[in-house]
Amino acid sequence: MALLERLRDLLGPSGFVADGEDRAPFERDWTGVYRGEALAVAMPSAVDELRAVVRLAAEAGIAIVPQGGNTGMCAGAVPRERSLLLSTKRLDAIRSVDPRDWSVTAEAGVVLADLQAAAQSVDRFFPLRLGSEGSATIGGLVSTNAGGTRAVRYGVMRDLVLGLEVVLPDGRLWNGLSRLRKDVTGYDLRHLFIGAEGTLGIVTAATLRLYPAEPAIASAFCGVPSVASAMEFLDIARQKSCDAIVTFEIMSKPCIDLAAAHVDGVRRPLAGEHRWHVLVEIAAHDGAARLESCLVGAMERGVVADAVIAQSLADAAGFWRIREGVVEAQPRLGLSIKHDVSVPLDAVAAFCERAEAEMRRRLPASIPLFLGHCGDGNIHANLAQARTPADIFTASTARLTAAIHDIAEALGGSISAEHGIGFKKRDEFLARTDPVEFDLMSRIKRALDPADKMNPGVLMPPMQQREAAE
Ligand code: FAD
Ligand code: 2HG
Ligand code: ZN
Repeated sequence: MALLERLRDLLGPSGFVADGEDRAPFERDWTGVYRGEALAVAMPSAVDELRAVVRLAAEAGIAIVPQGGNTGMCAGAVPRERSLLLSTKRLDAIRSVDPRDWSVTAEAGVVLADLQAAAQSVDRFFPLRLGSEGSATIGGLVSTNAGGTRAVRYGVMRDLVLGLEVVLPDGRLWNGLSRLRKDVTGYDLRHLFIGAEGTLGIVTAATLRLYPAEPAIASAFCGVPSVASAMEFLDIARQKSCDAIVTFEIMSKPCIDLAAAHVDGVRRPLAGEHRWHVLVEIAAHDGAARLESCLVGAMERGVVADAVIAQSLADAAGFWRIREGVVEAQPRLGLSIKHDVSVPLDAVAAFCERAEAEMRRRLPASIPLFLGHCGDGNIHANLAQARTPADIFTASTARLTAAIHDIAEALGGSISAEHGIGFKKRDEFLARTDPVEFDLMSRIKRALDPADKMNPGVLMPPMQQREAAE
């Protein structure tokens, strides 16, 4: 029996999509820029079903592209060359929430916002926060090692994973759902699958750390004269708050102008104009007092020019509306070039200065939009098309990106802080990675996925290309 018929029999009508129109939403990324064509979409509703899908595809020699919420920024979940798209949407059980163990075990397709709500229902807190939390799934977040807006305090997804369950490319199940905080028995395999972008297997469930519910949050929106001032403000705020900072986000002036012009309900929090802005939050019972002391210290040093402290949850929500609205509204300025760079904290200001100058020199009619998690050294150095003709903007993309990545590399940085490599950055990743490191990665890939059927072409070049290069 042909693969598609066997899959249809296995999964039934609610777990199998072959029709072109119904497949379409799975075949393009959320930006609409990257598209592909899948043989079909398989949506298993149980781990055993998923294992059977993987075995059937392996027998037929068909590649699998795993997909969770399809919110990824690097086109890692877009099908290529008629592969089978495996959606985890129906694998969405929260298996257990264990407040006494401060852990939760959830299947891959659970949406982050649902996991946060489950933790909250037992007076616990799951700290990963990002703009896509209403769609991004646990499997996708693990597989991209997502970061987001609270990583400055709680770390990234890797820091939150205690254990994983993974279906391997041959259909075997690795049950690594440990709840242990300490365990040094052998290689720590979970770390291979975190950030592997679906190239080594399919994550089916994860056990994650929980934290105490955050006490009152004190939020401020600040105008700062430069990125160097913002980074000095970070130092002051960490010291004066006894490291209670949970968010430290930066936005350049054009980001605020964009949100004010195009996002419903946005009001500018500050009266005057500032070149840079910081959204800072402190979680502590005496958060308001600590925040005030940080701001006083920063203003005395001249690194914060003006600030407004949220007086209500609605005020704080307004600050976040601006921060998240920038990402939502960027398409209003035409095409986008996006970068997700990280550099050491003492190089953030130099990176922003050089990257912005490079953008203005190459495409002066476009608008640099710099935002991100500067408390982690992670800057989204984006450029909006604006008045540059589309053909010139598109033709300049690769060279501009290479130049921005060169700047990051020269400062000891990375070309992907939190979004992954996917298909989008694969060749740049290959060109910039140390050959020994790349060789180790290739060996791991070959050991786990010898037939190159797990998300081939993502992160690593396809096997034939790797072999030809060796
Ligand atoms: P998908 O997009 O479906 O997949 C992402 C990758 O993981 C693909 O390579 C896919 O093959 C693989 N994958 C998915 N599920 C599995 C699985 N079960 N097993 C193995 N591989 C799998 N990211 C951040 O880090 N920080 C942010 O602040 C942030 N903000 C965002 C804001 C917006 C508005 C949007 C749209 C995106 C944002 N992202 C951010 C990017 C994105 O949400 C994350 O990369 C997220 O982790 C992707 O999860 P997903 O479920 O949508 O995965
Ligand atoms: C964020 O921090 C996301 O909001 C997306 O990582 C950033 O659009 C971007 O470049
Ligand atoms: Zn981000």
